[in-house]
Amino acid sequence: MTTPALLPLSGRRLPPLNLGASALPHHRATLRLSEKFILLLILSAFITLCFGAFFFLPDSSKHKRFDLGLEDVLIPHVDTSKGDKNLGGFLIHGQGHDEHRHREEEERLRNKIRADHEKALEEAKEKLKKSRDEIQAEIQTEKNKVVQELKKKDSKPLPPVPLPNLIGINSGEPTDLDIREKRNKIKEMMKHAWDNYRQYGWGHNELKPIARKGHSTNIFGNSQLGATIVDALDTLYIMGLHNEFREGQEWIDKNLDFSVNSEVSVFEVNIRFIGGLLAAYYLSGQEVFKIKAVQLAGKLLPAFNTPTGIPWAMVNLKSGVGRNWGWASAGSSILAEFGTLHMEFVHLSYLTGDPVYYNKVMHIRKLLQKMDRPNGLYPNYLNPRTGRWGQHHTSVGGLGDSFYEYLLKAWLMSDKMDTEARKMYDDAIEAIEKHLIRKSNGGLTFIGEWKNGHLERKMGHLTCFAGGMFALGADGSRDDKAGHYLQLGAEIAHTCHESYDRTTLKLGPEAFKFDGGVEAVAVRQNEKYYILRPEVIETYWYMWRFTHDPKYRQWGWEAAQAIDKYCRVSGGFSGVKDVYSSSPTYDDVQQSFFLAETLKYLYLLFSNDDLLPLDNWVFNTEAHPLPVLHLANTTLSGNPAYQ
Ligand code: DMJ
Repeated sequence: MTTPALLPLSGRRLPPLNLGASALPHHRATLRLSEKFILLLILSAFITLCFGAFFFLPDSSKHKRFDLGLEDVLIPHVDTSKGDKNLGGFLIHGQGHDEHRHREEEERLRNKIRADHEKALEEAKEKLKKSRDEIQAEIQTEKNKVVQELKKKDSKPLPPVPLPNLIGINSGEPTDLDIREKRNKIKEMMKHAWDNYRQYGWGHNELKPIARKGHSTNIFGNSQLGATIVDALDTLYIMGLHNEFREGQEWIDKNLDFSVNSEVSVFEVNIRFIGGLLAAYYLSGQEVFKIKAVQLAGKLLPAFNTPTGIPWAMVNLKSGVGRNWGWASAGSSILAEFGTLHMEFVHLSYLTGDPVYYNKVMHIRKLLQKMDRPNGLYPNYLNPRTGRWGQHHTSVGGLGDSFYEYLLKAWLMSDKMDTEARKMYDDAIEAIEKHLIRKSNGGLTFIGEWKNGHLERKMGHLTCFAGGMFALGADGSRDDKAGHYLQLGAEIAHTCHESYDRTTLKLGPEAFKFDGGVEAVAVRQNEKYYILRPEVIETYWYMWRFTHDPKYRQWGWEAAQAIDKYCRVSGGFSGVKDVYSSSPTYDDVQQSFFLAETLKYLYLLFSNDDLLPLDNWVFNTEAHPLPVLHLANTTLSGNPAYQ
């Protein structure tokens, strides 16, 4: 009997394969070959070893092993001295017959081992005869098969669930002529933004409206995932731009593929892509959106593989390797990022019947609940390795904002059943009011930032969303302080309007101060830009819905006109670098959130309240509407898959 020359004995390295004339020239190629060979050769080595052991061990031990094997496999423990017994289908003979039978069994097994071994050797020899190209082709075919299998698995129809009550997805036409005209103007702006993206940036994440070509930022890695298409879908839908919606759907169906070697922001991909796809699914009922959302969510899950379960900020969609931004307090995860997954992940579990998504976000919540909070405030940074807070910075703007928003919205989205989330929201807001909210000398209410025991009297454009959040959370607030929170929302809306009104372009700066005689004005040059952000208009809209005070429509219209006048270019809409300059320069980016949020909130502001009523829909932080889930509790028992 010949043994293969390549037995991988005791961890020794395998010598390179010698394939004669067709021997692989490169070490790399040799390694690739080993994918298949090593398996085969290990198999044949293993068989040889068993075979050898069987023959060369001393007789007694051989028999002992064999007897044990037979007893274990075939014969229940019986007392064979008492003659023949028929037990459980096996005929057990007396002692003399036993020996004969064992010998026969031995012979049969020997033959089988010999035959298996020879077969394995034959197969290995066959392989060795093949050329490098043939072997590579075989490996490729195997790989393709696996990919196909995975794809088939991915596109399996998902289990049906009862769709929530989807109210008010097509209405909202105002009777007032002036309001209708304004609404039509917003729709025209959307068409301008979409058509130019369609023409110059199609399939890219965003558009450069002046250079007239595609654009992307590092939040989407190096991928071309059509962020604008996914982000814009639901706005197109509610505006009745159905041809455009269908174009987007077709692109997604044919081109949106998440198996790309690209490192993306978990938060951004969640709020824009998963949120956008889920909203498009609920509005249109088209399965493709749900399937893509679930596929993408599967790609984000490896980000949660950290020692604490607090996800990394970024994940490579192909390898699943995650990491954090270097600048974030020694590699911490960011509150507004890991705290802004809840809504989408609960919906994913609801739609798929798979609790994995729900469990991930509930784990984050439980972990946060256990932690001490300095002054009751949540710091913006949390180390996912140690589970400890990073720098003690707290903000209702960038890095913190949507964490608070999602606590409130988790409660609303659960049909107000998730009281744990509501309590966390109430506690957090009380601490924020106590430590961060102040009135300026000129009487403007602002929300500052807490930095290592010191209040910075500066407010970001991003923070302006909080006016809408306070109004949305007024109903159901602790100690029945609804009036107080509605008033707080109105004050923030007023302050943010002032930040717009005190500029030359009537567009708000990125950040503004309340210090040393300065009120709601940006001081540093790098805080004077406006990049088509939605937060101020978002607050106007919520305030309009809750108060119907016409000033909110008036303020919204001012902003829409300013955007149309100063940000519109023939190739779309661009951000501007200085809102205090009468001849602003452009940043040449049409952000995807301009179509997802800014134009949607404007359109809703000039629509009747029966379009996406707030009793039935909750908007994610990228303005993608998700329906309220009327569940008995937060364990998603509405889904039959859970029952
Ligand atoms: C959006 O992507 C979301 O609103 C996010 O929560 C914060 N920033 C942008 C828009 O400014």
